[in-house]
Amino acid sequence: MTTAKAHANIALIKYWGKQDEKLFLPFTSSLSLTLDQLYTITTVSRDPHLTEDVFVLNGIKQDESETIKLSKFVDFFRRNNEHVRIESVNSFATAAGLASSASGYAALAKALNHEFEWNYDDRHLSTITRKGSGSATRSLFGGFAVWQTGDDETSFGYPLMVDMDIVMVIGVVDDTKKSHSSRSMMKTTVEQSAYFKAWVQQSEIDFKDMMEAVHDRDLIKIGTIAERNAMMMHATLLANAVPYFYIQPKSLEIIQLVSSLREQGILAYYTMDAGPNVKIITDSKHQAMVVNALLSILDSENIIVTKPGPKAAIV
Ligand code: 2P0
Repeated sequence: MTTAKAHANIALIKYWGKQDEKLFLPFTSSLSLTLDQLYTITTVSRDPHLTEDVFVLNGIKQDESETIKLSKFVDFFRRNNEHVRIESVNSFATAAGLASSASGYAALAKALNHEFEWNYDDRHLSTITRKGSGSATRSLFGGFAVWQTGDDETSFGYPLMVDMDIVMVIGVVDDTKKSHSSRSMMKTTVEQSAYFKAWVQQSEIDFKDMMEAVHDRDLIKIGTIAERNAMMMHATLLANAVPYFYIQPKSLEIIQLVSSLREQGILAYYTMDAGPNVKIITDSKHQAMVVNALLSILDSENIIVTKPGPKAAIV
């Protein structure tokens, strides 16, 4: 039996679109921050009496379709057709744009690697983790992490090893499970969006600029690029055959609040993922002011303050 813990990550340069659906190869490289407060703890146990895999999430046994998804991933590690029991607990709401698939697959990969005694290093493990969920590639690593484009062997994740004072304040607008998964919307966007090509071109430039900004520990530049990159991702969705909004009225209220904070000299930038929640990038000096301002829109239980989190590990 092995237990592993992995933290969710929020992308500052987004992964949005696969050029190979089967191998989970992204069109563009992405860059994220792993977060301390959001994590998944997963225990994998082998049991010779099991006739099929069992998946229990937050204490609830999952149905066949959810279990099959994980079984396909377990196949990358399984030896001798042995079945496993997977028990996962998230520290936060599942599938609500808080990157539960990232921490979930990273914790599972870490646990399976150990349980089946493969002992792959993190870089190689990330190429397998990628095939569970793309963003999970980055959750194997702590702090700032990159998942680069490439082929099956070279599209891996790695940490940037940059320490800096950065805080993410998450405004939870809605924590119910989303109706349109990022996986399906991403695919639709690749196929339909008139803006997809422009997204790929600009995102490559943003990625290079963001790498520089992180190495320079330049939070203003990090925030400025992150905002633009996130909104460009959402713009691709608006240019689908049937436009799709993850942005809700409350998300927009928070976005406007962030702009007004900045006008008052408070360091604050926003990013959004495949959901209505807004993540505000700030530092420890300004974090209390950001939270205070956000309380005019959200209740305190819907505000999560996070800092850079550690790499995935066996616990
Ligand atoms: C990201 N997202 O970079 C982007 C930004 C959502 C918006 O990675 O199909 O769940 O499992 O590879 O990783 C969410 O997509 O998609 C995601 P799959 P995933 O964080």
